[in-house]
Amino acid sequence: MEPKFIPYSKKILRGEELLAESRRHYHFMEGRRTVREFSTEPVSIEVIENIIMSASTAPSGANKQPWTFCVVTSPELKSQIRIAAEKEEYDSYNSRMPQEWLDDLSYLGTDWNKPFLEDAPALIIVFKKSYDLENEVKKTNYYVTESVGIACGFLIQAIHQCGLVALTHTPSPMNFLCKLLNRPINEKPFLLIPIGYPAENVMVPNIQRKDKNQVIINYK
Ligand code: IYR
Repeated sequence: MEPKFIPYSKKILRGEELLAESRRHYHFMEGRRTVREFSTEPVSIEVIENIIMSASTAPSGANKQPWTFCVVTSPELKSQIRIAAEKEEYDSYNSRMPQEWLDDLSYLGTDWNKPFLEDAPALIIVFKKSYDLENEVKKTNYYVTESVGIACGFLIQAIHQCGLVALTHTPSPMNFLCKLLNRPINEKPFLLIPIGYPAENVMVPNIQRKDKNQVIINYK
């Protein structure tokens, strides 16, 4: 296909204005926390769809956008997902996860109980597509894990920007989601993200983020 180009422009910042904006954004993002207890207060589907469409602006290999975002608000389906996820999580916590893993998680206070799967007004289940299926013909996608990971980053950022909260949840294994959501063969579950308002007086673990010297190496 012939490359086709269109003009692109965006607001450019420099100097003090740029510095102030970079600081403002960093402090805003520094305030984001993963929340594990949700209020049952609903969030409108339009808000959720705008957030997902923000995620879907993410860059992807050959712009294939190899993702599907399933939004579950049905109480019956949320309950079925909770039952299936807790079954896997029970086995994980009780026999599958090695002691080192359990020790690494102990500060979070998590266990196999996942009430947020019913409390949160919506569950966003992200699927990755290693290939597309067009009339039963396989069309390859590229850098699928990277692309879907970036889209999930955009999703979490958009949720935070809207003043809502989320949890990046990975019940393991996640195959039960393909069946429950009746997804086609080319879609594999990637992340399950409950979204909503935080429960009243919610607490979060007192974690520390690595500082600049631990995450940045400057080559001048
Ligand atoms: N998926 C499990 C366990 C879990 C694993 C990691 I790595 C975490 O950072 C948090 C939890 C659960 O959701 O409880």
